[in-house]
Amino acid sequence: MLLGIVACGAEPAAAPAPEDSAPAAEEAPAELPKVAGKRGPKVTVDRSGPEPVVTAFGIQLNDGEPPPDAWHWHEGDVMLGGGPRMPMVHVPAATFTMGSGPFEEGRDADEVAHEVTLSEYWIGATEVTRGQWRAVMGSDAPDCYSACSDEHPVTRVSWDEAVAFTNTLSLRLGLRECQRQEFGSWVRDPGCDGIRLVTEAEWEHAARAGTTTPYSFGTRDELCANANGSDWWGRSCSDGHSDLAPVKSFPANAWGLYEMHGNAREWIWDWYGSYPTELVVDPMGPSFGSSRCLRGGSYENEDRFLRSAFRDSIDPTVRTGNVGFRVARSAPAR
Ligand SMILES: [Ca+2]
Ligand SMILES: [Ca+2]
Repeated sequence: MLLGIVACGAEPAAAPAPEDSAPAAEEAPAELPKVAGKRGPKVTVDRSGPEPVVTAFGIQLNDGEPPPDAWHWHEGDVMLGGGPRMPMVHVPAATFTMGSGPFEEGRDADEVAHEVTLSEYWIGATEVTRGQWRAVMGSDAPDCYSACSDEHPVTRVSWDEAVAFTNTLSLRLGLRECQRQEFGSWVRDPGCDGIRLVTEAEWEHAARAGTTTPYSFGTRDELCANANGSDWWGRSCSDGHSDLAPVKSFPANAWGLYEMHGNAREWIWDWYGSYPTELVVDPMGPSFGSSRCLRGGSYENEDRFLRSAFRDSIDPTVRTGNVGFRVARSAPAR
């Protein structure tokens, strides 16, 4: 039986998510969606002169703007063809303390505080939405139970399907696929310039947005106004959403990131494993494992599971209604 939260090395959640209690067989992986279309047009912007010179399909454009239906990277906004934009936030290189202090309320033993140095990167401002999924994959997002607008996060996708989304988006943008299978295992080229999943360290650094408090907005006292968690467990107030909320329903953190705490849990690139105790640089997690990390908690989880430091993980083949993902890209792409 799968539990709502399989805390990395910790006790399961007190409140298992109803749908997570279903046997994994009900969530059996199906064939990955076929990718409609081919490699997207390569659009380049030369900013060396007084005016930007935009080239698409090998043709210089005169209006200084890429064609509206092109797939391209534009100052951090990923333009999804004729569909929606996917705004991303630039995070400068930094060293931060990952994990929680010994006195943080609700912490688990696997949140060992250690220093992490990260190169600059981009991260999706929101969870990937159903509308963005359709634009990239050329097929509808998986069914959801109730709220299902294009602005809701896509859920019920396996880890492999989340990887497929990022690789497909890379190809449409004319970039390299960052994640590939090698002898049956997924590997990632650290120097790849394409779209990819977020690493665990990148996720926590972005979620903290410079803070060291349990949540980027402070403590659990402010949780109901700032995140979509469970309305029944751990708190005595309602945040207004008993199910998934559309992205940007709650205030962004100081760096412009939405719903890092709550709403959909988010697939992470890393296999789950114990943290190092010494400083690490651009960690990507263990080379092997049995479960992929999830971060941020969901609308079904009580407050402590929404903390910046909380570590969660499940089998990567599982599809469940409270798990989505967001994307990342290594800088210095601008
Ligand atoms: Ca809620
Ligand atoms: Ca989230």
